Amino acid sequence: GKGLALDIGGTKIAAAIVMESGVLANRQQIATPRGDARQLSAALETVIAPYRHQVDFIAVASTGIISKGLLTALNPANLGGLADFPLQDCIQSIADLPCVLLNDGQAAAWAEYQLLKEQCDNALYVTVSTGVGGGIILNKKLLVGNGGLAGHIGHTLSDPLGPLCGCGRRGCVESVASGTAIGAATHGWAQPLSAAHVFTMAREGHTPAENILHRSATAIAQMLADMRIALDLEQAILGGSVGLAEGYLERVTSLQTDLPDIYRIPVQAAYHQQDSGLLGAALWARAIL
Ligand code: ADP
Ligand code: BMX
Repeated sequence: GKGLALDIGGTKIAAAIVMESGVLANRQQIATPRGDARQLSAALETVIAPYRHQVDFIAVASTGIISKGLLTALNPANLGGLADFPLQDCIQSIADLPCVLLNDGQAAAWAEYQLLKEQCDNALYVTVSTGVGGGIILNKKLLVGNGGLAGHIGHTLSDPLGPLCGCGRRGCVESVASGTAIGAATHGWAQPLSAAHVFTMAREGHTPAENILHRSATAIAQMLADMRIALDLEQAILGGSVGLAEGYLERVTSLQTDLPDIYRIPVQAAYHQQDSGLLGAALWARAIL
């Protein structure tokens, strides 16, 4: 039958019907509320209600540690301070349908790997978005982990003297490279900018904007090198609005040329662009249900 796929990120919530063929229909998107659990419940109600009588199951890709039906933020700041949320119960109280949950980076990794499975056994998906998330495929299998933590590569170390990350650790890749970090790096400026605006300024040759993107891409390139050497990964896939922004992938690949050959993992842009999470969640749910 048809499913409803949801992708809950720190910035936006996307929804679409996933046909049996895997094609998405009726895609909608709203902003993620930055507030308490009641606001997130209300936003989910708004998104799910129009679809509830058209589908047989719900598949969810969500930011946060997803385990036992609960969303636990590793970095609560990405959800406006919200640390815990009963995601499965909330969704099933809106639409009483079978519901399968997965972390957003893990879900996107699973969708992107379907196109690579003939070529490689071990791959990493990275989203550079509100935070920095990921999903690891090892020996053709998606790593979820017993607690749902697997693939949280945004919280590996980039700079021990870097910014304090919302997770409580200092200098995580996310605190240096994410869209939030790119915006935060301009907070001392006369005119603070969004990440998209920093990209525009860098394209116009503005050196401070250029430096912020260079720092972000360096953190990602170094993290990819660490992951390759730790797990013998064969392919990396880049997604998220920052990861997919014009010029970002090229920055990362150009920084890889400074590294010894063995550390250079091939990187490509997410084939499904902004839909990897929706498609991966749906695939995962169909396999389980
Ligand atoms: P989510 O985190 O909800 O999955 P996105 O992948 O859209 O959402 O990532 C949101 C982050 O990307 C925000 O920090 C935002 O400022 C930044 N962003 C959005 N659009 C662009 C763009 N065109 N270029 C660069 N950064 C962008
Ligand atoms: C954070 C963490 C991850 C998530 C990643 C990307 C929270 C709320 N989220 O590291 O679980 O996969 O961000 O999420 O702690 P996005 O919101 O940027 O898509």
